[in-house]
Amino acid sequence: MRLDEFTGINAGYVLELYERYRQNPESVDPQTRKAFESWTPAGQSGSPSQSAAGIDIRKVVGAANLAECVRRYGHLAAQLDPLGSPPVGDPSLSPAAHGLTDADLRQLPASLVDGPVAESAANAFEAIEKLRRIYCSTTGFDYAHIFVPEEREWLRQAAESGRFLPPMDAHSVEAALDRITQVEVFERFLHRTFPGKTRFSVEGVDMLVPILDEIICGAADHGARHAVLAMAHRGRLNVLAHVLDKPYAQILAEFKDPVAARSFRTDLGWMGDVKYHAGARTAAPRGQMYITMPPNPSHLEAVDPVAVGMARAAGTQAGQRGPAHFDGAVTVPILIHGDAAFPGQGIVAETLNLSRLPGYSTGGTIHIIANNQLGFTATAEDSYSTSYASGLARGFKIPILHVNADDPVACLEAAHLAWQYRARFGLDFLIDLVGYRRHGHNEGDEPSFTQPMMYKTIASHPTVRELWARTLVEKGTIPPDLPESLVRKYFSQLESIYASLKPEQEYVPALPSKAPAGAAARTVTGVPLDRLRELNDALLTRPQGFTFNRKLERGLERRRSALANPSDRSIDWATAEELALATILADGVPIRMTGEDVERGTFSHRHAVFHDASTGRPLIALQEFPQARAAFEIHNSPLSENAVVGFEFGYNVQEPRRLVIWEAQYGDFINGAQVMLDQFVTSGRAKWGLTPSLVFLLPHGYEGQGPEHSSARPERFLAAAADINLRLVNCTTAAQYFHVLRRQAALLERDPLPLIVLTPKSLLRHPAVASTPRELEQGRFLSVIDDEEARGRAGSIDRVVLCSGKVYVDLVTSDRRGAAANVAVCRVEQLYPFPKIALNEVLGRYPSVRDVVWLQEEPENMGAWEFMRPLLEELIADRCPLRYIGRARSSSPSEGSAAWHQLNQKMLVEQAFDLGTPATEPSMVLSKEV
Ligand SMILES: Cc1ncc(C[n+]2csc(CCOP(=O)(O)OP(=O)(O)O)c2C)c(N)n1
Repeated sequence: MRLDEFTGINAGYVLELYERYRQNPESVDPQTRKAFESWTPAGQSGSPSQSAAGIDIRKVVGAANLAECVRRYGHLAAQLDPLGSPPVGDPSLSPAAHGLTDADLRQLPASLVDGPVAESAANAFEAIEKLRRIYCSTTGFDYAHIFVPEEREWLRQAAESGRFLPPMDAHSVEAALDRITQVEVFERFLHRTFPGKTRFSVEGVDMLVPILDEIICGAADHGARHAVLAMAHRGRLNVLAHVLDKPYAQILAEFKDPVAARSFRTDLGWMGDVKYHAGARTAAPRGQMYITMPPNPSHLEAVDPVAVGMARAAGTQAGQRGPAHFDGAVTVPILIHGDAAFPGQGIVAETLNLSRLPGYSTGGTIHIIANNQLGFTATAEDSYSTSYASGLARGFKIPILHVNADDPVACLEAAHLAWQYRARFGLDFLIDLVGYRRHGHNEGDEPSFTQPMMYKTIASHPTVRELWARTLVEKGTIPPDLPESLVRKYFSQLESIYASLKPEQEYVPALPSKAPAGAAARTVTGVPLDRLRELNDALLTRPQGFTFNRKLERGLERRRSALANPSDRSIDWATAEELALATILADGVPIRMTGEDVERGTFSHRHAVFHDASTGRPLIALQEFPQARAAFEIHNSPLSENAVVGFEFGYNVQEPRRLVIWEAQYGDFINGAQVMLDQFVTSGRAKWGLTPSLVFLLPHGYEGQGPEHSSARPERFLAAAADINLRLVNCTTAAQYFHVLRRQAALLERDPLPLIVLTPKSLLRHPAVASTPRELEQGRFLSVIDDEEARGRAGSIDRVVLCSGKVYVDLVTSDRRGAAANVAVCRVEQLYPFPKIALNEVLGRYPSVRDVVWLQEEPENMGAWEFMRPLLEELIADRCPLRYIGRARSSSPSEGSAAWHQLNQKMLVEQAFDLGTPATEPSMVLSKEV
């Protein structure tokens, strides 16, 4: 065989070795040298396949290929299942697949196998055996998908050298056994004390707790000061008790769940949540770290992006002018996943996709799949198409360690490697902790209905503590009576805590306090004109040598004079936004703004980031202007709604003094984040006492673009609006937008609430929504805007049309308006909280009113109508009838044809101004008294 005929994955390595030998025969070890002595380079004839020493060159290559296969596919032969199911294996792991026998391998030099194992092995056989003990043990190293050579080499060295896996001394062995005992006894105590009560026990993946200990302590030693831990139900109580130091007494009191222990505070809209969704934070640093666990809903994995966003916020410095500075070393996010949920829930893929994006990276998230081999009753075959539950992570270049949960040392080694890798590369890492589930899905569930064989095995399977204790006693590492004495110690500790529980009321967590009434209405948001001019000039300052795009340059020129005349309608939407943001930054409030294409703006109106026309270099004026006293960050988001809204929610609740704004491409797409809205944004206060203040900008309005680009579905926010949990506004002027943003920033600490702003599309540049500089200076946000024209003739007004948003512009710009001197058109700018006082005042100004109309462009079952109707009826009482004008009920938000849209809009206007006239053309617009 000639040298150029070699094939196989490791031929390259053998050839490299050979080249080294050719350059300097002394550079390879004697056995390898002997083998190479008979080789002939390509093109030279007469090379035998057998060396003088009797070594077949094909066997040399075969040995190298075998070594590579063990490294790549060894995990397929690893004994990962504590219940003993055999590994799938792989033919490439046997010498025969490479034309080798054990005897052949003994003839070959260990250096063919390469790496640390070769250094202490006498021959290739020994070296391969050592590799097998590493790669086919109770740990499966799954990192062949890592393409960056430096990372892959680091992982290989870590796995093979033992350098990162310090041996455990007697003291650490005892400490680990003590910890596992605590974990197990806690579950057994709850099981005995509260039989049948749901707790989603950790049993079967008990090592989760010591793994978390190792990661948290390791990361703390490496300088991290905060860990954010996200997990679902499984093992949560155990982790709360042992990792977040939630007192046993508190947990036990909550288990009793007596009515007396709850204070029903309906005035706050407080509902609370079940105990295995509750969050916590360590009261004092554990070691050097604070640990936070956000509350989470039942929706599996939904908390992932929330925790990642929290970690990002905690690691971000934003108290200075310019960009925000993120340091991933400060905060470690740790996500604990389920083996069915990880592959099944799309939010996981969306979250993993954030991991390397500049605006979203955390400096490495550590993932642990608490893999109990079942999802409720579903098996792996039912649940994922990948080979492992962790398969998805491969595509994101995340190293994976599968580890048998019954091998405590292997588990701790995996944890060690995880934080070391994160510390070294600032990248994600995944531990697939393969265990089992000792009970049913919950403790009242019967698992042998669906998994009879598996549960027969589990019934006689000892716990990890029992197995390890037995091994340690047999080896003489610990005294024989230690395991039982530890069990007794922890049982009696729990028993005495339970026996001496104080009255339950003492364990009721503090409820969120209510903001002072009227805080929003009292907020002053006007900014002196001189100040606005100063800021505007600073924002328009051109840095030396920056070439603007010619079209944008014209817009900038117009901006220069936008504040010249206080009563000119010269402030468009984008100018109002930029000035609002600049004033907020000048007040010292940092801003984070994200969304799809948010830097330019979907409708090409924002241009928060300019790009030099000749070099592409970016320029962000809001980071440059000298008056800023806080950081501005803006990022185009990936094409996601669910994860990015979750992320911004997490960022917001972690750093509530920063203004966090998320913009949807079109308002419709917010329904992709419906889980985040329902589970976190609108109910987080009632369930968990969270006080989010995230801002949503949702383009909304009927412009003939069809069912998918018309509606931000305000009805869904209104359905979720209760007590005080959000503000929903639909501004019709640039000044209103300016003031509502400034109001939100001013209320971040005093009265935080999520703010949903229905924003314009075609109206962004429409003269009807433009405002005067005076309105920015003197105004404030108005929840209702009366009809200024009609007020002069209030006595002759017999119809008040109430509407919200863009349809107002359709009404007042129509030629029907002039002829309808009896009609006032008033705008409801804030839909929630319902502006009762302001509306009452407006209606009170029109004594001759004979009917009040709610007019909307959305179908009757959408928009604000069904929310408004009972409130308006109560407000109007018996003053006059209430009338509805709008599209008829429909399952789709709007018509698909632009022509039909125009007809319907026209009919809305006609009906508004002349109720006596029957519809002249067939349309879906209804006008009816209710
Ligand atoms: C989004 C969502 N769908 C369905 C459920 C109902 N559910 C609760 S736990 C569970 C099984 C989860 O299995 P796995 O991810 O393996 O976690 P385990 O309970 O086994 O720890 C299911 C389907 C849920 N909570 N969330």
